[in-house]
Amino acid sequence: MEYSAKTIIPVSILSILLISFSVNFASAEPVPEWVKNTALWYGEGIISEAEFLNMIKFLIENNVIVIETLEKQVPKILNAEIFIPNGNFDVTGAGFYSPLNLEIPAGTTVTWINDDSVPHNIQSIGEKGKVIQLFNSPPMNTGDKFEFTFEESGVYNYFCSFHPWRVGIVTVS
Ligand SMILES: [Cu+2]
Repeated sequence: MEYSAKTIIPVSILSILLISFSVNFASAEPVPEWVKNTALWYGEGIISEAEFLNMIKFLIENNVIVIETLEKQVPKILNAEIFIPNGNFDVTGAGFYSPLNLEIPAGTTVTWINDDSVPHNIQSIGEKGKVIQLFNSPPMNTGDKFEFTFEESGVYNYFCSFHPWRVGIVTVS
């Protein structure tokens, strides 16, 4: 059986309302007696829709009907850091990026921090080890930071163009 647009649209609206609001009728405030009459009169066509809606407005304003909006899903802000350690420039030393292979979920903002005594940069490199324009920092002095947000999963390599023996990896899942 095919669902016509007429069927689907009201169902969608209902779903949106169910997701958007949680109506709590079990409020501390009792339903006033006159509400029964107003509802009855509206049903019988004695009072107008505007009057009926005013009644509902009254019930909401006086906490007889409590509408609680559900907490919005705030996207998690993901952050990670990679340190360029002191001595990183030294080809004979063990000053690897820390961590050397950073593993993060997609959407993470990575901040590189230069903790070395000399300037470095961060240059993304492609499969053949050549610089590609994906994340490319200016020269970073000691204490400088550079950040990039990885939106897509994959394995990303980078190096420092001043010290190309220093290659690091960011793995995004
Ligand atoms: Cu460097």
